[in-house]
Amino acid sequence: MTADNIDNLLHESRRFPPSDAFAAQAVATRDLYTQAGTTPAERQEFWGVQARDLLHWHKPFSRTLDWSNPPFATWFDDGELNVAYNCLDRHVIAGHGDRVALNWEGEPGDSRTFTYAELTAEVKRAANLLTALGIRQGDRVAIYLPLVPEAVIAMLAVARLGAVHTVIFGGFSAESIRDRVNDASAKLVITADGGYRKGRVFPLKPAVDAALAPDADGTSTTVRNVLVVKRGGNDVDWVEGRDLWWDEEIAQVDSEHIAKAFPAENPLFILYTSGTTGKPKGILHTSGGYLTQVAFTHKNVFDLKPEEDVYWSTADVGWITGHSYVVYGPLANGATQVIYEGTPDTPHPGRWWEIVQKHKVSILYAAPTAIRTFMKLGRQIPAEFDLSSLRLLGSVGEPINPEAWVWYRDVIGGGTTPVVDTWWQTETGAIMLSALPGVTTLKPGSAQVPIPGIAIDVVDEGFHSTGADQGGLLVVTEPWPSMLRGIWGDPDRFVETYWSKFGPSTYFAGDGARRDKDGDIWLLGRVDDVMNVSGHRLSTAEIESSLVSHPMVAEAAVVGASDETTGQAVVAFVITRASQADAAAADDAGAILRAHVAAQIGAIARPREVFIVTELPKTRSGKIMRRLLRDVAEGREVGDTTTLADTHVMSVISKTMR
Ligand code: 6R9
Repeated sequence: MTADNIDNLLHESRRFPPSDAFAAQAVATRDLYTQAGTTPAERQEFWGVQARDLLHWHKPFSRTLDWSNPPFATWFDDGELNVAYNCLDRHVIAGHGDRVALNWEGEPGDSRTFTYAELTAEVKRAANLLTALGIRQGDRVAIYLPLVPEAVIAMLAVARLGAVHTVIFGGFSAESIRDRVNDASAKLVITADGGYRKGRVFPLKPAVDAALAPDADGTSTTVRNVLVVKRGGNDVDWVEGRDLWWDEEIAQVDSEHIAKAFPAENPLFILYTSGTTGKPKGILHTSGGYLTQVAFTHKNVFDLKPEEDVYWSTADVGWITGHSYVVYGPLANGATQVIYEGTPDTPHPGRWWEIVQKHKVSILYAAPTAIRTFMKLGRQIPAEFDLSSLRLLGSVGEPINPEAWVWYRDVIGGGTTPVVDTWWQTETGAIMLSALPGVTTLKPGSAQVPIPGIAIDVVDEGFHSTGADQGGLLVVTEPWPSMLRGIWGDPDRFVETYWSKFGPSTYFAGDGARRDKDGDIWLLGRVDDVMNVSGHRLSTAEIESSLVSHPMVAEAAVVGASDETTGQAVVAFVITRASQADAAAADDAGAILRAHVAAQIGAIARPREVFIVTELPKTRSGKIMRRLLRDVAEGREVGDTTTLADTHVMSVISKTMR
């Protein structure tokens, strides 16, 4: 975020109190804050009440939190439940089997609908199939699928068996799949032949084939089978004995399956996310606490009435939002939801609004980058559709600037809907900061307040709470039910990354924040080398190491430069090797390197620009000063260069850019 943005935020004075009509029907009331209390003991008790109210426990728990060995927490640890049973069977048993669970829209215009009874039957079949393939409690299953119903079915089937899924976003490359499959020692990969994107079929299986091919030294991955969903209809290579078609196999198994109970702390999933080093972190989430907080927040933040609402989160299941607010939260609450396979502008720029109109979506949860894109296209596009079913809007992924917030409410929400800006992370598992619609007076641009039961502070480097309007670091000061339980296979990195800056009981989120005089929190962006591009986290180090892996590159520095649409964009500064000077001189060096990063990591990591430079700005201790490169990338006057080893470097770089 730039200094200008922060300045604008400081002067944002618009306020939107809840309307009487909305408040009168709201699920969440001010009482929730009272019930959550003010002490750690009261908050733990509150979560115990929520866990019992919102979930079905095969075996009730008697303990809430065990925090005797921070930062390693357990919640409800002597209780037992089945996550999939909570999302499926119990709704059918309660008489809601005919309620629609999923309204799926494919990009080319096909659609499928699943009631809770139908989805339950599908997941039972899939669970039987996975069992037949040898999947047992604790085994890891990688899922690399487009947003088709089978993605949701596969996740729930894995959960039903007490196994652990790791969903890999369909835009990631073969190399990224291989790293994740290896790190998690996955036994099975579930993929598709291909999926639809921007009007074309993009193949998925070749990336899986490449990822699973034996190394040069003959080492294979731990994967025994690949289950392939038919979606794109594209030709695929086939490895006999390893590869199986999902539809053929599923037709052969029974649709009866009894869900067994697993301990509350049974691992549910690993989701890889970018950190400050090159290697993605496998964030581990477990069952009971996670499901409690996602169900609680989904119900109260989105004001969910499961009998009436049609809820749509536009996130892909490859991200945490897709886990918590497409699969687990909404299904645990028995919601009816829409899921959409494709891009917002295919085949026309009004596609999202057409879907809202068709399904009478009442709650929409989207990312600021999408809102800003729609803003640029103009209000005449949504104006062509009937959006009057919308009654609540949500935002997630990055700070939403006040102008986008107000546009979202006015143009999409008809000037009346509350907009809830929800701050949370892959690591937090569920929403941590958000207004409660019907209770909170909304402030555009601020994520506002901790949800009931959550303790958050903004502190300075010395761990003192900052004063009103002072910038600081966002910390969570007490454990919470959906907190990450670790980094897969790397407890030291877990402690070091999140729990060492302010001691082992304080979670350091990596975000800068400011609290205003009303106590509302404003997020100011990452304080580490993690970028946020269209709401997706990317690590500067990961992209730099991809760049230097190209023979043309000697050294690379990557920064996140602010971008009107995507929030931040990847901008790379590259020094080429002397021996490759000719190649570097070629006009297409930038294009080659952009393509190289896209092939290695995935298209989302492709730099917006690659600048070939002769030097990089470094401190005397050899640290690249990204702050200065960001100034250049954003076209600003270059800031303080006095700590540079060579103070002329920046004028040289700036000249190259002009
Ligand atoms: C859910 C999700 C987490 C990072 C987080 C922060 C940024 C997310 C935000 C927000 C300001 C919001 N972030 N929501 N910043 N306001 N409402 O996005 O998880 O992909 O792990 O990203 O995203 O910087 O630290 P994840």
